Amino acid sequence: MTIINRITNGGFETGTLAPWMSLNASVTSAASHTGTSSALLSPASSTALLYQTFSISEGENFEFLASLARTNRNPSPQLLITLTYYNENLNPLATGLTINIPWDRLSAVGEWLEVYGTSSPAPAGTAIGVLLIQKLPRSGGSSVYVDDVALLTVEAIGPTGPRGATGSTGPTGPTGFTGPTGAMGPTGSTGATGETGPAGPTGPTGETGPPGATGSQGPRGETGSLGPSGPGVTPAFGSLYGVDSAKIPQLGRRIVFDFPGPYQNTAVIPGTNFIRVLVRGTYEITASLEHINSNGSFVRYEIWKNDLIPIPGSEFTSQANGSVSISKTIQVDMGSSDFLTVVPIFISLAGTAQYSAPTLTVNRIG
Ligand SMILES: [Ca+2]
Repeated sequence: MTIINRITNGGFETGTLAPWMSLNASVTSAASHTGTSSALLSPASSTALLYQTFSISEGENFEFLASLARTNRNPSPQLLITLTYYNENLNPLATGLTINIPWDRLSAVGEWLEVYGTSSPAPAGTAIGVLLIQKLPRSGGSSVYVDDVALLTVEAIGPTGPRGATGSTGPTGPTGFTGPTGAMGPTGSTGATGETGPAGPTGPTGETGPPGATGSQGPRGETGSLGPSGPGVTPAFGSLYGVDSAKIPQLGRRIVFDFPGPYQNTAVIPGTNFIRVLVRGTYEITASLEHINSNGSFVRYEIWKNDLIPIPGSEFTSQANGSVSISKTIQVDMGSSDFLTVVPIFISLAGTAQYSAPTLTVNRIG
């Protein structure tokens, strides 16, 4: 039995990284776990990694060893170490080992953390192993030194037999992993001017320009339709009249009329002795009659609304002996079915009173 280390240049003592593949890694002699050199994963703010590819056989398992140290007093970054098994076509088969070292777990500056791990066995079909040591980016962390990386396995060997004939050349192995992207090269010289491209899309509409000159007057348009009615008053009027023959006034009873005059928007019916308005509004009302007194009699009349409501200021009185014409004109607000009558409200006890030719007119004014 013999112990085999699958990692080549694990101590970085060749002064180069080869055969390690890398990103943001370099060989340094600033620190070492053994010998004079180690690998530096830097800067802290970027991902940095080392990986190495090697042939292995199914059933093998490994003991992993590495030494790590931080480069300054800043907390150490998170580190991930993985061993992955691939078949001969570079398809991954299994992860053999994962070691996670969290943020700020490395020892003081100058002290090395020795990391150990034991892998699971390589599954059937395994032909290639890849060991990856990765530093995750974090501003404010330290960079990391790596040294003495080893992946040990035990191989049983018998006594050495006679040297066999040289075999035929084997088939070309699979293409290796793509290496990390190299640094950007210098800018090349400016090329010749290309052909003019197609016209671009139409730009946004510009601002409205100044108004043009006034054009000539167009032809006269057709007459428009009739507009709505203005705010005038809807006509409403009516009148009642009595004949010349004398009648005797009755206290509290309506003056009696005999025939109607013209009317519109009112109800004028002589037998009722009232005028009913049909349109709400303000009306001018005039009552008059011819009065005949004898022996000192006198009568006071009043215009009433709806047989109940004396209209203030509507009284008119006859007090002279003989025949006299008396009247009253008032203005009053009326509802849409209010009606008007003329009523004697006082008759003296002395003498005799009569009336003839009474009139009652209403006229809407507002
Ligand atoms: Ca070393």
